[in-house]
Amino acid sequence: MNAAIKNEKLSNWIKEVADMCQPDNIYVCNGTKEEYNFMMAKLIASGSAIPLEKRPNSYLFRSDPSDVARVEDRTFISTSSKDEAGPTNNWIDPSELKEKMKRLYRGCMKGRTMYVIPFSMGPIGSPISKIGVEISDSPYVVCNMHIMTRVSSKVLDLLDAGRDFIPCLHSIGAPLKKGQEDVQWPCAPIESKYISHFPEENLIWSFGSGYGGNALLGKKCLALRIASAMAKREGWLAEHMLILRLTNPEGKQYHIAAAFPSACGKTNLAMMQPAVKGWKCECIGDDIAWMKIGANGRLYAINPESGFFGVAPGTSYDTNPMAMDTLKENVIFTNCALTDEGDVWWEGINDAVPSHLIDWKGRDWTPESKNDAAHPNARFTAPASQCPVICKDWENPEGVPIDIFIFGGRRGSVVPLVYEAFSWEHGVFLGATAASETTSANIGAVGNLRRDPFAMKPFCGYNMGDYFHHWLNMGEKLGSKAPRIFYVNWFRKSQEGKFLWPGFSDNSRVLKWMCDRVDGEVSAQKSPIGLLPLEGDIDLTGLNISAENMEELMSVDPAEWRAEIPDIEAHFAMFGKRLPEKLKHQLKDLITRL
Ligand code: GTP
Ligand code: SPV
Ligand code: MN
Repeated sequence: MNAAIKNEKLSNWIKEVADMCQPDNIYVCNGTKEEYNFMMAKLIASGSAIPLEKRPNSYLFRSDPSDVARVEDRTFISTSSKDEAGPTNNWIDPSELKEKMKRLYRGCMKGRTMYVIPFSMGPIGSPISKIGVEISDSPYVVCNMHIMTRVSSKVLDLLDAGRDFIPCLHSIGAPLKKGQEDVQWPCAPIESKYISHFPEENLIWSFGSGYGGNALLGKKCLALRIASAMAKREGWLAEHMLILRLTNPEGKQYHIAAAFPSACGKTNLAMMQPAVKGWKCECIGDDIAWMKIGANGRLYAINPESGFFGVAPGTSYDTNPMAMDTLKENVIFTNCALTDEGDVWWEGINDAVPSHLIDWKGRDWTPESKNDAAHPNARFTAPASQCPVICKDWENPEGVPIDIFIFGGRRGSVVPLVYEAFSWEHGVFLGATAASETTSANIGAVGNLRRDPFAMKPFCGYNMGDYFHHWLNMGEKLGSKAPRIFYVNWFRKSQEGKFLWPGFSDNSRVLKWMCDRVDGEVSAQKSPIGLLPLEGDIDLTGLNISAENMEELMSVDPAEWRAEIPDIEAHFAMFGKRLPEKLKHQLKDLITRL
């Protein structure tokens, strides 16, 4: 081992894991550039990382074709009783799960180095931050953690000063026998993958996958699943939300936090450049928000991450120019295609389709090829500080005061472009019943409609019924200072299957209407599902959209909404006694209004 560990809990844990996993070496990370370059050099030498000629200090990785996204079916919330994990989570009894996993962990790091990664979610040393230590046998994970979290030996100093940490154990689950040659992306087969959480003891055990949220344990595992359970106990919120600052032409600021399911538009909205003249948007975070009530009674949000792990396909100078500018250097690309010039490419990056590429599986690709050149869940890992519109307050430990919450999802039909909740309770009902078509951010079927409450179905570390209670309680505490709640759908389609709304920078038109509502500048019309904009109140200046399209976008068909009710009832029935009475009333009221 290259460093002495003074903290007893940490040194005991390292020893225990090393005894179990039997690595060849142990290396304690310090988060420096030299360390990053050293790891990357090893990854280049082994053939796992492909340096990109066209982008300074940027690399392409290709994962195993079986290991391309989160694995919700293999993700577990292991509380002492099944009821505590609730109906939306997979559950195995903690001692049974630990026994199973210990058998898998035994000797799993043979032939590999065990990396000890001390990291902070949130600015190092800030009272709102949480410390984690990830043990991993993947150098790819180390490099990604350098970008996505604050990896530093200063974190170890904080432990010495008495701060606690969350142990995050990760193995790709692919030991090497003596002399055995390694593969480009080692991992375990799907049936031995486990992404396990023990929220009652703030502990994470992940086995078998090297991809994204399965392996970068600061993100979904710590900052959402474990943090949401802590937040419930301690009276704050850990949410799957982007955070942005909108400034109007008069210089007034609005802070917006929005929860959309995976691959449903958070990164894009977070750094959107408004199409409405004179308005400015700055990014604070693109995936996770931690929120606490401040001394003045308002809700303040921080982004615990320090990078973006964003969906590549669809990202272009037309749709998300600020992301494109973030990606100019110092980026890790995973499962993108490679051009003959030594750059990355993906579907939707520009109109020019190269005549030849190497696809994400490493095969020759031409426009005639039947398969996508980039995997639909191909991702970039990039430092948030490189985003041209990163907000100057993005690392302020105080956070920013939230004015507006947005819920939403991907719905080809039924759900209008935007509506406003009648009240906080109604807003919680909208969050609790949010539904969206599934995407390739998870391994499984794509395009299936499912309820994804608060975009947290895959990320809530406890019983979702209790989570609904928690949101209602937070509203009571916030009272008149609670953010206003809206619901959006950028993805409604015409009969011909085309998106009705242009989206991206034009989404600013919808955000502007929300700000006007907050300021009392415009009224709204009551509909059975919520408050709709009055005709002409959404600023469409300079936008070429037909009146028919606008009408279709905004239409609320009571018959279509009545058809949603049985599914909402079934969804609510899952929670049994844990479903708040207030949400039952909200459903009754909706049925009456319809
Ligand atoms: P995760 O990182 O998985 O949590 O996803 P995300 O919510 O950040 O989604 P992201 O912004 O990466 O968008 C996912 C896909 O939706 C991309 O292909 C985008 O191009 C597309 N998308 C985002 N916003 C819009 C929009 O306003 N309209 C349309 N039509 N597509 C959008
Ligand atoms: C998501 O799936 O919501 C992501 C990507 O943000 S991952 O980090 O893989 O969870
Ligand atoms: Mn996400």
